[in-house]
Amino acid sequence: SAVTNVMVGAATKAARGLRRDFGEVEQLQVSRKGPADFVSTADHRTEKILYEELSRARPDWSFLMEERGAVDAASGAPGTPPGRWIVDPLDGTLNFLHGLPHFAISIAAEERGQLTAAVVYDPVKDELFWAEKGRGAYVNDTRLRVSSRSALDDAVLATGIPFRGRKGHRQWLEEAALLMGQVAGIRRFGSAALDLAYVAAGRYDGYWERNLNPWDVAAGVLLVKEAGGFVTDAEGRDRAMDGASVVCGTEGIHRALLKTLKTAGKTASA
Ligand code: 2AM
Ligand code: CA
Ligand code: CA
Ligand code: CA
Repeated sequence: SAVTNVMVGAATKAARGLRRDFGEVEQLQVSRKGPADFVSTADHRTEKILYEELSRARPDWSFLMEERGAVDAASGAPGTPPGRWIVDPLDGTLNFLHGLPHFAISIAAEERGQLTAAVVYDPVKDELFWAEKGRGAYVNDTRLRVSSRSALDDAVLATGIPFRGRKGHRQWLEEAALLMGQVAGIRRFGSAALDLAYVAAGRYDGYWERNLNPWDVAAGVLLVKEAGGFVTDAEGRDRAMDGASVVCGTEGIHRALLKTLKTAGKTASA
């Protein structure tokens, strides 16, 4: 669709700068937003390019961006904007700053309160994951489908560990301890947007994480849904997009994950 083309164009342009910055990370200025919450000139530069490209193409759309927060439509038109861009310019900043080639640009389009299009672009591997509501999910030109595994015992799961300065370490340990005994393997690569894209691609069979934000997960949630996956919050509600908790996978893995997380919750609070 036209909206997807706008997102792909913006991501492709922003990615050029990001690739250049990745080659000289020691030259970037880095500051902290919290105890282990780093932000660099690369995050800000990328967000600026995305803002310029997206607002030029759709002046009446508003934004939710990680670094700039909620931003009104550039046109200043009164009333409810017809759409909103949900943007994480650099998902996986810590990887980026350590020279680990696993990070992405994440953009979601929301129209009338519904996610309608998504782009997650990994500029190092040149993998452009995209989806349109009702039209499926793709990586570059290839249609995506979640894996065919339905049982935990041969599943590979992804997760995210809460950062220093965030609550939830004990809960995560409890959940991981229970799941470790049930699955083939657990991975922790450090980019929520790519974790979700990899579930859509059938590389991971499932994924769970807590305490994220809408810009981390919005695009990935649509990718998983359009690839035939199931994605909810930890209570099984259709609220993954909030980011408070995200649980996803194939139908069977998603169901089994929800069940185990519930058990972990009981053990942890007992
Ligand atoms: P970021 O790199 O855009 O900040 C990894 O588990 C996920 O958590 C990534 O999507 C990452 O996004 C996010 N993240 C990293 N550090 C964080 C922090 N200190 N607080 C909240 N989220 C963080
Ligand atoms: Ca960040
Ligand atoms: Ca992020
Ligand atoms: Ca980010």
